Amino acid sequence: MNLKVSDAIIKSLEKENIDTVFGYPGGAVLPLYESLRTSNIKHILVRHEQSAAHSANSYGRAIEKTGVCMVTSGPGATNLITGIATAYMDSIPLVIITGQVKSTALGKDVFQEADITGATEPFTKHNFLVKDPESIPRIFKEAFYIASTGRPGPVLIDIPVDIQNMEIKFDYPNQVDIIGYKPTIEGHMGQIKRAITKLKSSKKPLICVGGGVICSRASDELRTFVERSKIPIIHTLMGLGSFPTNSPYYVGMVGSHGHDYSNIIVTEADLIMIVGARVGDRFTSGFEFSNKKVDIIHVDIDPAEIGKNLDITIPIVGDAKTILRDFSNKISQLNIEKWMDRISVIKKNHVKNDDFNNNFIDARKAIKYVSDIVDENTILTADVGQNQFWAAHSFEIKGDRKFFTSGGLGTMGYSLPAAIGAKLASPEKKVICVVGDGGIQMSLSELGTLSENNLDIIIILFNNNKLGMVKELQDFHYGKSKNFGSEYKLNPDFVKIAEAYGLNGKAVSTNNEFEETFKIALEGNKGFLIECKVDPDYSTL
Ligand SMILES: Cc1ncc(C[n+]2csc(CCOP(=O)(O)OP(=O)(O)O)c2C)c(N)n1
Repeated sequence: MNLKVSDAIIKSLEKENIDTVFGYPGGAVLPLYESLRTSNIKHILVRHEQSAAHSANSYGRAIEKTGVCMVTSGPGATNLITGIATAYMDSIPLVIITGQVKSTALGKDVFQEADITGATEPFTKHNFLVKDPESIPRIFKEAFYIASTGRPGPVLIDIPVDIQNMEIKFDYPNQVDIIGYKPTIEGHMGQIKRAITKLKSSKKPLICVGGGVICSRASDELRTFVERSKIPIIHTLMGLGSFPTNSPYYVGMVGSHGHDYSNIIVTEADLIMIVGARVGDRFTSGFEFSNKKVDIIHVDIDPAEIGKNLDITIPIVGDAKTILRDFSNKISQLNIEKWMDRISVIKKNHVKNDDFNNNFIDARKAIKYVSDIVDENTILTADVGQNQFWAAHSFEIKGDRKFFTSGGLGTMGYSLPAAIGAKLASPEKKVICVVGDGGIQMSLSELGTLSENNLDIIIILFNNNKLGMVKELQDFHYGKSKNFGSEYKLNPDFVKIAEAYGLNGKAVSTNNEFEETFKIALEGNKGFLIECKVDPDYSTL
């Protein structure tokens, strides 16, 4: 079948079962937009390209597929960069389509030319600059395959506008065969047996899971493994959502912003089995092993992550789902009652009772309230800063709840477009967006996208008129009087802004008021922004 390349691109998306793309048009993608117009694929017009990447990121996370976004060349493409890097750091599969200037003009610095494949090379899993129109079906097949297999990540396809207008013979491949790209799925059986032996002789074992468990859809396998072995479990920020927080084997979050007790417990373990976590600095800076001999088993699909930041006793490369299944088949209940008792004692003695200033909303209490009353399939998106950790510490994972945040890059402005992507992916679910006054102003215009698409997302804005997390670091390192560049002397009236976009909004300053307002927002069928006054002097440090 002969097709125009722009039609062939849409056909390729259809072949990959893509039903929604997030985008922002311009001259270099117009042929593609014209083909999209007459297709059944839904286009969500965002207000800034970065948001297209964030929305596609969470759309994919919500329905466990690869998200797609498309933008024009030059500034459209460069505006995407932070969104691409955000997805890359969190191993989120994305296919990004960028229009490019005419192939005959490449390299001549013509209007709106930017070398986007060059610019994104360090933080795309792979990228393509299309030179041969006939390669379109193969490139799309490969792009979706690369994005979603092995360690997932973003793949960018840059397509010159003249190529979009050419005609090709369209034949979508059924299979891919990429030389040098064969992710290891099955774990090495010898290593798994060694690990099982170590686990069986351990007196104080701990499982530590990261976002890789979610990426590989291994939550059920993880649960089975924990139920069989009875080993307690800690997680990284990205691992939140992989395991129910109300399980008796759940300990807490580890790392620099984790629970104090988790960071103590991890140092007392004699064996840690890390699954699908890259052991970044926010993990390791939360505690010190104090020269103690601890055995570490590290399961990860990306061999480059194993041994990067910690000395590993037993490395196992492969897919978390497959490997956890293998472990479950070989493990039986460990005799670790004493260790479980010790964990309970540590937990009891190290619960942090923050002194919240009563003149403000207690943000953790507010999120706890939300967590207690929302359905078990709610999705919560959290931004970056203090609000992120209030949310991570107080939102319980039970049932099919999901928690999306930017863990690796720590991108402010993520949670609002992410909530939009999640809600469009799963309209039947409640979606809550948690954000600070700094973060919301990085993607405030997406209130337009939210309202235009009638999305009844509830935005919980914790407003301290400060870049709270930066301010608390300045307080800690330089003293309270040394805050510089972290205060907004002028913040807008956020409720009025929400109303201007046709949403509901209310400012609240006590927890009672918050609870009443949240209940109203929950019952409504319209986007609702709740602005919560929080203590500008709050510190987690
Ligand atoms: C795009 C981006 N720029 C800068 C930072 C550095 N940073 C981390 S937390 C933070 C403050 C966030 O303030 P706000 O959104 O108001 O949230 P709060 O900490 O007050 O909850 C900043 C500036 C970042 N993470 N992302």
